[in-house]
Amino acid sequence: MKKILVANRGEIALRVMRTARKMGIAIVAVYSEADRNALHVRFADEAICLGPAPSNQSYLRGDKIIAAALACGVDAIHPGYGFLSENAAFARDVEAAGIIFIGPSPYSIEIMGSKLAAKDAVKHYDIPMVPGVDHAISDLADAKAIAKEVGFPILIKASAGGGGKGMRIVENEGELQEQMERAISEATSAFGDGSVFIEKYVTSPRHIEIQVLADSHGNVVHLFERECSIQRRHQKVIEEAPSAILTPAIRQAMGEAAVKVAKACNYLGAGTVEFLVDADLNFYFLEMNTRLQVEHPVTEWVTGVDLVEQQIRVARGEEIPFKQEDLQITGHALELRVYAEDPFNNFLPSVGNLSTYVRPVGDNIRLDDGYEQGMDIPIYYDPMIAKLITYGDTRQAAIRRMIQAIEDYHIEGVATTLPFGKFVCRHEAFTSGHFDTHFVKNYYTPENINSNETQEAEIAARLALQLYAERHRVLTVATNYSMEWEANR
Ligand code: MV4
Repeated sequence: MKKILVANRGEIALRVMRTARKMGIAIVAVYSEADRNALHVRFADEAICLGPAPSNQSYLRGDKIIAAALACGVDAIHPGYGFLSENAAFARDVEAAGIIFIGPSPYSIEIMGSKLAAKDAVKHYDIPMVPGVDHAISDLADAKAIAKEVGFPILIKASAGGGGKGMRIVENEGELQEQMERAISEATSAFGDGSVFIEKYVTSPRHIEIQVLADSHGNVVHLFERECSIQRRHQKVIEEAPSAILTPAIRQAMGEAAVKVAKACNYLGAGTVEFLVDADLNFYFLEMNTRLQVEHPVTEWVTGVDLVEQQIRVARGEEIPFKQEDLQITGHALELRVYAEDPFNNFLPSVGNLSTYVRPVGDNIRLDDGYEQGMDIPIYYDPMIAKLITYGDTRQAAIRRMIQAIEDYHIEGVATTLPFGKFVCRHEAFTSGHFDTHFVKNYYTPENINSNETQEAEIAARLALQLYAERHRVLTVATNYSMEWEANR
């Protein structure tokens, strides 16, 4: 593999390119008209313009990307995350053009893209799943019977959904008909597939995922977990590795289950198996993401494995160079997603010009970003500016490093979620590790973001006042014994 095309933009395009360069592989960038001056274009050896800014005229144009790949004579295409990364038809077209798709087979992508097909694929592998059904439900009487069996509340999910799209909570039988009808009609219009199924609703779960890696020689390993419970409307905010709640035994059981899921769909490359974990630490398989995930750096830091390098190696047909027993977790890593969104104004996108952009630097900080001072954040794409990743020997040290890094990160021109990240890192529920997927909904209000700081400012002011009063008293007493009282004022 001498040359690869990176079919993405922003931080992930750069992150993939850095590893490719390290491995001595030439790099082709693709870009939209909005990204002419983007860093990923400047970093690459060659760059090809795909078309106008909107994704459906640029980064989603598989045909143009394959044409660019053929024109440049690349050996492989890395899709990053988002865009075409989980598009089975694209992966198939890439292979049909004689180019390696750096990712799993179209077959694996397709199976895991359908939640029902995924359940079906893993059903003989003894994987714990949430009580419910593994087939599409369209009949109200069936739905009622299942709901009675598993008990309310239940969750209706779209088979073609994922990442929380097309889910409906049903609290009681009275709501069932209406919610079923809505779920089916939503799934039909959003995904062109009205299949829905029913699961028991796990009310306060944690969202924990396992990183897996598979090669073409039959080896599948897992690289432990990432805790992703801190999210807002299915948008992850902070991820960490390891999770504060897993025991070595549960970690091992989840890892083994994830490896079985990967084997069940004949997986190749890096993938992520999502689980729900309930308050009693029971875990349930939810779905598999067949791509490199946004939050992969926390796994890289605690395991020392470059996941993009391994993706490229297994795509070249190499064997994974380590065994499960060679892997271990060292220290703790946290990732904060920094979005151009205003946490004081309902997280409204805040696009514009990065008039000030000063990065935090120092030990135990990794910043994966795609912008520089003076650049515009385009309105056309995901508003994520950067991923701020910190490391420590302990969870507490990683959190402390994160707070310091947030304070050293200066962004002006657009509102960002940095203050929100600091709020989370200082919150007792987060620092204690006692949180679930409802953390943001339960604790966050715009006023609360500042309340920590307001409280601290108040404490500082009180302390100063007290110190002043004490010193004043000492000095006042001293004046009884000294003639130099004037000097002490
Ligand atoms: C669930 C669940 C509770 N019970 N399934 C969300 C993302 C998608 N991968 C599946 N998700 C969930 N599935 C059952 N049976 C909770 C989630 C979930 C969630 C649900 C509502 C609001 C926020 C959430 C965050 C993470 C996971």
